[in-house]
Amino acid sequence: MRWSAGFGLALLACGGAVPLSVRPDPGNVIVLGMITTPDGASGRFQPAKVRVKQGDTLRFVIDGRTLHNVSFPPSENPGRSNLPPPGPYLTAPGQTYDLVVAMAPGTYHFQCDPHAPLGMTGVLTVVAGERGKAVPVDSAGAS
Ligand SMILES: [Cu+2]
Repeated sequence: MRWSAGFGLALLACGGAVPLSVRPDPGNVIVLGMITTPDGASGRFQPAKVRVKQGDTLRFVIDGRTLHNVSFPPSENPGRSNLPPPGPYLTAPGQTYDLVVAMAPGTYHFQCDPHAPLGMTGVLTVVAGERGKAVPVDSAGAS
């Protein structure tokens, strides 16, 4: 959490009377929309390119106009191990699926299985996390 890092620095700046303990970084939650195309035939991830650190959580949120899932197919991620299993199909508006990023640093390709041929794909870049310390993370287009 960026917030807690700033808070810790503020405490230090105020005299440091409060004992600071190093806790494992709980990680950021990065929200990705699963947005159905206007014709209902496909979808897209929004953002479709994300950069996270290990331990962060990807939170997929569906618009509920049709079903979507997220998977990291081995065929699209050659040489990668520890790929997460395919996520469940989400259907209801606002339904979410959380995925804690546990893969090694690198670039990964993900997709919605039924809509990948229609372009519902994304790219995830994982950087190493540092325990007990917040790491600046760019989530391209995540704002
Ligand atoms: Cu889909």
